[in-house]
Amino acid sequence: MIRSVSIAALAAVLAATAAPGPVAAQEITLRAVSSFAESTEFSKNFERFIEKVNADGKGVLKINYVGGPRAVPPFEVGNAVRTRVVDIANVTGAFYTNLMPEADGFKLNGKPMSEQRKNGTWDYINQLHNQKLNSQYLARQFHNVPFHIYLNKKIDKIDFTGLKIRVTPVYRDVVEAFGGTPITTAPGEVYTALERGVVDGYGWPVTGIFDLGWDKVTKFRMEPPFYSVEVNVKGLNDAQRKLLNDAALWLEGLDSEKVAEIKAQRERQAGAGIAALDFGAAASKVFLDRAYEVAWQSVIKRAPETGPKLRQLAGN
Ligand code: 173
Repeated sequence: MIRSVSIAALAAVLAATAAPGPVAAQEITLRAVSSFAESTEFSKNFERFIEKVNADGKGVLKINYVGGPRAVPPFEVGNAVRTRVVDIANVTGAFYTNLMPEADGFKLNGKPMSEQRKNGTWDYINQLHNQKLNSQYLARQFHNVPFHIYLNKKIDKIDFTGLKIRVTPVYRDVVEAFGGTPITTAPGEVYTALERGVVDGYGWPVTGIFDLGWDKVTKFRMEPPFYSVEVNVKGLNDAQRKLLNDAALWLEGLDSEKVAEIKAQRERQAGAGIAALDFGAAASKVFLDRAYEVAWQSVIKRAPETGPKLRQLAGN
C-alpha cells in the first residue's frame, strides 16, 4: 500500500506542535522519486537536496527516496504526483505534457532562477502546478545547462533529412523543423536504440552522457547548444513549507556549479572521440531562431491560454 500525506495527517502534526507542554510532534515521512536514473547527472542534486532536508528536518520531516525510473516510469511521474502516489518528485516538464502541455515551454526560459522568482515566472508556473498537478513547484534546476543533438552520422549542414532522431517533447519540434524523423523514447531506451542503429542520433543536455555510457555509442555532438534544461522538484508540502522551500532555494543555487561542469564535459566528450559539428555563427543563429520559434508555436498551439504568458515572461 502506497503511503501519501493526507490533510488529516498534516492537521494532526500541526495540532501536536501547537499543544502546550512537552508533546513530541510526529515526524512526517514523504515518498520521493526521480524521473532520472539514481546517482546520474539529473538526479544527483536532488539526492543532495534529500540529504539536506533529512539533516535539517530531523524530527520534523523525513524524505524516503524510493528511487529512479525503476520505481515509477519517467513519463508517469507527473501523474504519480497528481494522484499522490508520491509526495515529492524530481522531473522535467517534458515528461508530463499529457497533464500540462505548456510544461514543455519551461525549457525556453533560461533566466537565472533568482530573476524568475522576482519577475513572477516561478509564481505563475507554481499556480499552474497547483491547478493541474495538485502540487507545489518547489525548485527549478539546471537553467544554465543547454541541450544538444548528438549524431552518429556526419552531416555537412544543419539538416536532419533522412535521419531518425530519438526525442522527447523537448526536441520534437526542432528535429521536425530541420527535416528529421523524431522517435520518442524514455532515456532508459537510448543506449540500445543507438547500439542497434534504430536511431541515428538523440537529443540530450551537454552534461550527463558519461553517467549513462552513451559516449561509447556516440560520434558527434552538433553545435550550437540550445534551450535550457528544466528539472523541477514538486510536492505536497503545506505543513513543512519553510523547511522544504529553504532547501529548494539552496538546490537552485547549486546551478552555479554547472558552468565549470559544462566546460569539463565538453572537454571530456572531445577526449572520448565525440567530435563537435560546428557550422559557424550564421548557421547557428538560423538554427537557434528557428528552434525557439517552432517550440513556442508548438507550446502556444497546445496551450493557447497559458503559452503566450510563458513566452512573455521568458522575454524571447
Ligand atoms: O532527453 C530527455 O530525456 C529529456 O527530455 C531531458 C530533459 C531534462 C534533462 C535531461 C533530459
